[in-house]
Amino acid sequence: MKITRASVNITSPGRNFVTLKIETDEGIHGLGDGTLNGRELAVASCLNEHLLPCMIGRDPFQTEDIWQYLYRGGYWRRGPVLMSAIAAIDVALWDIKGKALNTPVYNLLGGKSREGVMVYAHASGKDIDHALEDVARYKEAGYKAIRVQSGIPGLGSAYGVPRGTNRYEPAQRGLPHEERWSTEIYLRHTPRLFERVRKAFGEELHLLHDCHHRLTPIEAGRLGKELEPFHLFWMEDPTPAEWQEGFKTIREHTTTPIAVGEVFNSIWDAHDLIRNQWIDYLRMSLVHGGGFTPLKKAADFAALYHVRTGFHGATDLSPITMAAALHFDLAIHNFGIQELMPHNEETNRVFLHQYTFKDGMMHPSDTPGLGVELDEAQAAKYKYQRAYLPVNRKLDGTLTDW
Ligand code: CS2
Ligand code: MG
Repeated sequence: MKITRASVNITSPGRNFVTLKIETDEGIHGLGDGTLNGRELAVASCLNEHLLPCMIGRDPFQTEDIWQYLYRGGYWRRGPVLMSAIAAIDVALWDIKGKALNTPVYNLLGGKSREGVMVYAHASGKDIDHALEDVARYKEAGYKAIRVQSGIPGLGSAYGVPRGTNRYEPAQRGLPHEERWSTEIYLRHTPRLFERVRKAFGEELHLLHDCHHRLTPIEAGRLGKELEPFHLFWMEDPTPAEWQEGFKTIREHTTTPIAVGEVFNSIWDAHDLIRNQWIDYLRMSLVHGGGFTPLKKAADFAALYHVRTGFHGATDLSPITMAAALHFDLAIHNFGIQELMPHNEETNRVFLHQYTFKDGMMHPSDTPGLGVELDEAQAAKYKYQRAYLPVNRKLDGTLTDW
């Protein structure tokens, strides 16, 4: 089999998505996601101008050699733009391989290790009372694990909490919106939020929280310690992770489990975190971490240190990445949990997917390959629109880490 054509589709059914389609001389095609929130066209250009011309004529079954060719052969390694572009190619090739062998991708990764994939939902509210109402809604819908974020008195808009009645979406069209932040107020507020959630819903529900990289290691240590009585499943992105050793300080102060990695794109971003056992869950996703080929190795390395996966799954990861993640989650032994932020109806009409949700668990489907197709006529209805994640400043105007 040979690759005959590779093309990039950019569509915006409510938010931007970059999709790669690789076609072969045997009529089988594969899809890969290359969406990088707020930097979408950089990945599209990397694919079109630099990587795709080298793919024509290659054997799509050679996923290992092609990945090494793109990673080692290009001299410049890593970085979210390049690794998302490489991921789009890698995932599309695994889709082709599954279709050609007439088997779901999870069988190429070791076969099923479990019957379903536990996912966590996002509950939020402008204050604690509204957040509790949202938790109740998700619990009623069958979720076994719920991330809880709430607006913070005195801070206006807050990360992860929709403004007004809009559905929460991490990026906004136009130029970046600015939010205000105060670590002091946040640290006072968050233990109260979880005290109320536990009181209202009991011990059984898994509770998660995302700090969005805004604390110093010692502040994160304090928060983790104060959250200990409420037994969180994890505290996510407590501090920026460029300095991996910062997590040592957090670990020395708390037993609250720690998840990190949605911004990582290489095992080298997490190498010290894992081998020193400073984290419990690795969130590096298939799209931003370079695809199935490196993530399988990263997961196996993490398994040696009792670190499990907890893949990023916000709406900026397309249904192709969601399907790919579910195949991966079903197969690998050290799976922990999968984030789920359901896409809007327009997106689900553009990306026709087969995955299912029941009682808080998901399944990727048994369709050969990934089980996702792109409806190109639907996709053509939604033109790209520039959009950004919000920028954060402290109350005095100083920019925060995120
Ligand atoms: C978040 C995301 O889902 C999460 O945990 O941190 O909302 C994240 O900010 C965006 O996906 C970034 O693109
Ligand atoms: Mg996050």
